[in-house]
Amino acid sequence: MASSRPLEHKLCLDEDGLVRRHRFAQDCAREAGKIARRYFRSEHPLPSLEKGRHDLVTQADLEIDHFLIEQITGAFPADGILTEETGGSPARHLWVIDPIDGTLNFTRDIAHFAVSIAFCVDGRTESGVVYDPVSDEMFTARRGQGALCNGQPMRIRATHGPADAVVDAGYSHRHPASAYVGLIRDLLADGYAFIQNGSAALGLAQVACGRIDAFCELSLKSWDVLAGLLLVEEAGGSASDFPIGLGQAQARRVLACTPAIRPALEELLQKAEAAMSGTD
Ligand code: LIP
Repeated sequence: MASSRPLEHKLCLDEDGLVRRHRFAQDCAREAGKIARRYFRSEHPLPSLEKGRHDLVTQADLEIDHFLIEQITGAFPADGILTEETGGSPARHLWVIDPIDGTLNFTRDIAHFAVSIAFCVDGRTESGVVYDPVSDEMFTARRGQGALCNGQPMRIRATHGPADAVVDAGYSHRHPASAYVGLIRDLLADGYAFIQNGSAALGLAQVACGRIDAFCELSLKSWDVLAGLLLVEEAGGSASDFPIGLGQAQARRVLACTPAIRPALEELLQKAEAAMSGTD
């Protein structure tokens, strides 16, 4: 007698399934980058909405979001999808997407933004793609297979200490200014160079390729960072955990850096987090 059990969706992904998704993510990111470039520095006004203070969503974000959801649904209909602009639900095979990471930069004609696409299996990122449409740099990583920039291997910078370390410390109005100001004060007091470039995905990619030595932020979402954290890990860096599960939309603190400065930066971030929770 035929089983009455519903046909189990084939949940175990083989290597071929991961390879196809990794290649597909790069093709989609490149096409999404063409959409972004069509809007970037256009002479026409860019329609946008404010989700929060200096937290915007533009017509370009929404068009790319729709494009990526449509492409993934067509190619891998059984996979789950979570995006910054549409949300999503938990799934064992899950795409986690930020259509434009660095939207504020994008709206101000600042060429520091990226398309970020991660593919996760059972809550662990297996494929990460961060594409910079302006520099045409495709940062990619498969878990356990290293990290590449435009197909060339990339490694973190061999930083030894604060005196030669540049830290991109992100900020948003989602967390109290006092905690962030305290973190910056401590970074500068300890001799780090500090920048705040406005895109977590690109900041993480720049750690992975050795242009800077650390990226940190007190509160970010999975779609901002999952792809970039894998880039850093696979490029030999040290990255904080970002477990995703039912609370994919939850925010967490993020640190990714060259291993030599991880303990010291971890201490500064824990101090800033304590200040943040103390101001609740
Ligand atoms: C941005 C992050 C950045 C953070 C901004 C914003 P978005 O993501 O990449 O690190 O400081 O507040 O969250 O909103 O441009 O996708």
